Amino acid sequence: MVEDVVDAILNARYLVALTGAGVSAESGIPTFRGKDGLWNKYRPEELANPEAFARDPEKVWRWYAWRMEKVFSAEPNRAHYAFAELEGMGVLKTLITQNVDDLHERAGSKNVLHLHGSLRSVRCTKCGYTFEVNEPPKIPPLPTCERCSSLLRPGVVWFGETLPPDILERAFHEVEVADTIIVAGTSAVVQPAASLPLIVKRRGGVIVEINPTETPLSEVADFTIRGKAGEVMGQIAEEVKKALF
Ligand code: BJW
Ligand code: ZN
Repeated sequence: MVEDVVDAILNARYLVALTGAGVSAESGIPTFRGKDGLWNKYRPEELANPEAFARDPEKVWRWYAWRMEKVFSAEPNRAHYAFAELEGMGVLKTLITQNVDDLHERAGSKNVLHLHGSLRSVRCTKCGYTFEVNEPPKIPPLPTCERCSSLLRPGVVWFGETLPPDILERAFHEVEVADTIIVAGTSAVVQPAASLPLIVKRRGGVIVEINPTETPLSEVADFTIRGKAGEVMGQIAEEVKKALF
């Protein structure tokens, strides 16, 4: 199966990828859903939406500060490096990710589109002032804006919020021109990200899915590899390298 996927990748005219939380699982970052999912311990509707933040900002901020801590001290895994290598070889054009960690960039990926924002980014709820952080805020007290003293929030996209329009537009453009897409480590249930591979497919393109478990995308995928992204992508990057160099 890996050989067929390597052939599909080598034959692709324009290859893109869509990644999700499963790609960072082997770096010790819990996924959202599934048996080891974060949200088994924390109800998502309590934490990842604007209403929850308005109701109890301290509770939501504590969760994010804990996750920032985890992500900032994590290291990229073989999957992150494999995507960066494919880009470096000129094979992968763009990496679209739902992940709010920066492990793709730290592995060396350059052309990365973050659909759901970043845990490195913090934004003022009132004036919109946005800046990067290298460590989580210490809570309490709740973090406030240095410009207007209003409450700060994590620079991520919550349910019911729109995705950054410029990033979304670029992501749509990428899947419009792509003829092959690797979809790795996502449960493919959160919209609009989950629809992006279908746009490639609708135009006659190829979907390659890498995930240990079935997803709604599995039945339309042209190739499905049931395995961990680190192992599978590592093998794919090696084989592509051997074929090209
Ligand atoms: C491995 C592995 C290994 C494990 N290797 N794999 C009804 C119908 C359609 C849409 C909607 C609807 N009602 C509402 C909506 C819209 C809503 C939505 O999609 N809801 C659905 C859940 C029903 N979407 C939105 O609200 C979005 N905004 C929007 O659409 O605006 C317009 C609009 C608004 C309102 C109504 C209608 C339109 C915004 C979505 C924002 C998502 N935000 C989050 C939180 C980000 C901040 C944070 O991190 O806290 O983004 S939710 C969470 O899910 C996070 C993720 O990026 C996202 C996707 O999760 P992902 O990456 O797929 O992770 P998991 O955990 O789900 O899956 C992990 C996978 O890895 C599993 O499959 C494992 O098997 C696999 N795995 N180990 C490879 N080693
Ligand atoms: Zn402000």
